[in-house]
Amino acid sequence: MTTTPSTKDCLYLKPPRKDGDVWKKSGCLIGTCRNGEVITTHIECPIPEPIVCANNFAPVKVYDHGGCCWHYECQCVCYGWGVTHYVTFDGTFYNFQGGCSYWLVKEVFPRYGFSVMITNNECAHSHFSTCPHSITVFYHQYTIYMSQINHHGIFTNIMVNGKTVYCAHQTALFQITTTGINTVLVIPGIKVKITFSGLSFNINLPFSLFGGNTQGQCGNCDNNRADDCTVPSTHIKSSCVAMAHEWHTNDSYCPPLVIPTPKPTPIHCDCSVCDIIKSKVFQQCHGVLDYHAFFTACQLHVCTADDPHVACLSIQQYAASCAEVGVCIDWRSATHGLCDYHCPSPKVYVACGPLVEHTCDSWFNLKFIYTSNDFTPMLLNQRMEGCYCPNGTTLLSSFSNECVPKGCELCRCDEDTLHVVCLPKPCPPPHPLFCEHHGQVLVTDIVDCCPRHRCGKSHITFIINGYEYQLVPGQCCGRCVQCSCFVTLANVTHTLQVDLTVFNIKL
Ligand SMILES: [Ca+2]
Repeated sequence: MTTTPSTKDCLYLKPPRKDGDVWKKSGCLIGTCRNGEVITTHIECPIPEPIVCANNFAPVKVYDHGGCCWHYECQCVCYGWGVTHYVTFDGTFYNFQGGCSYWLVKEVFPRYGFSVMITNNECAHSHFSTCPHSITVFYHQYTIYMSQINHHGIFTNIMVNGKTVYCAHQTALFQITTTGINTVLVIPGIKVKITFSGLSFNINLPFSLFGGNTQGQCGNCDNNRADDCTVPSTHIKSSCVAMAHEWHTNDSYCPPLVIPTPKPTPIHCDCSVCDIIKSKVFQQCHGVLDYHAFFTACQLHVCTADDPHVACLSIQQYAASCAEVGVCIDWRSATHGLCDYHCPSPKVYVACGPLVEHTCDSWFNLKFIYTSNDFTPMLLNQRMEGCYCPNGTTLLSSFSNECVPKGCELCRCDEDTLHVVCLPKPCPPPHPLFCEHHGQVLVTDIVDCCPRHRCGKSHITFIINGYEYQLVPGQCCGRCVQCSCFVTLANVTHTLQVDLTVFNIKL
């Protein structure tokens, strides 16, 4: 006679479990009662299938709703730069110029009330006939307009529903920040991030929400390049150049497309400036973002524009796309001055700065820098190039362009807004001082945050009637030395600085 071995239940649990019971514990753990003992294991997840993305971006890990299991997904990244170059979500590269408003992204089946429009117009100073003027994002009840103009030293123009806002700006649904070069919009609810820098844009959407449901100049993000050049009538064109024009918005005047005759590419073209894209300067980014489209565009640009400076646009766009995926590169310093960026005074260029600059307003700092919220994961550790206050100074407020010496501001709690408001420390007027000795001038220094006068050595030269007063060492008085030319024409004597001309006579 055989006997079945007796098993024990887990009757001591609340609720009690029988032998073999399986139940979900906290988080991603499951419990199993086995012969009176509780065995805890991780939820079993399917083995993630490796995928290859048509746009050459590395696939990203995406967790399911419970946050326990993950799978690979491609990223929908569409970008354009230097006016003519576009790369669709799935990586199709094309060149297009048009002076209208166009849909970059629209949903095929409206789900999230999200679309993106670009407006191009005539270029002020450029090799191109049209330049991007603005990006407009439509989301729910919001119209978010971003353009770049220099407005009293603040180099961005952001409007939300027709009203100007200053960065950083945040609502329950979105946040806009600017580094002075790049303006970044994030919408956590649909995991959207858009970067705009005047001559370039970058639109990043999650495949899980938008996969197979986008149309416009950025194409359908479905990991398949074959349908990228689809026009509004759903017909697929043989080239995206013909497709791009047909996405102009209904209410914009759009002249017929004139495809300019491309300039013949010079047989001998020195595009070596573009080599930086594939050099070790960008080595850290090569593994995460394919550079070939940027390198090709760079060569094309340099050879047709006959100006090496245009290379900077393609290099900048590659650097911006690298920054999007978390790799910030200090590349301008490696171009030997060719691509130097000049920030509006008093700001200075920083290659890898924060998206939000620290200000004297502690309420602002708390809200945008120190508080962790829905926006934080989308901008985690992201660094980008931008214009910032010089070392030793702090930006007075987000809506000023004033950098004050650290500690030179006076902050108080404003009774109307209940925000901390900071202003430069008030200073008494400096004592009057007269510098009467020869060779001395009034000099103003900043001491303890306030101006203080002193008499300093003159570096100013006096030029009168073509003679310059020069100091003579060891003597009280200097002497006058001729430093200009004189010419008498039509009974009038002219004084001319060296190398200047009058009446087309070179002197
Ligand atoms: Ca596609």
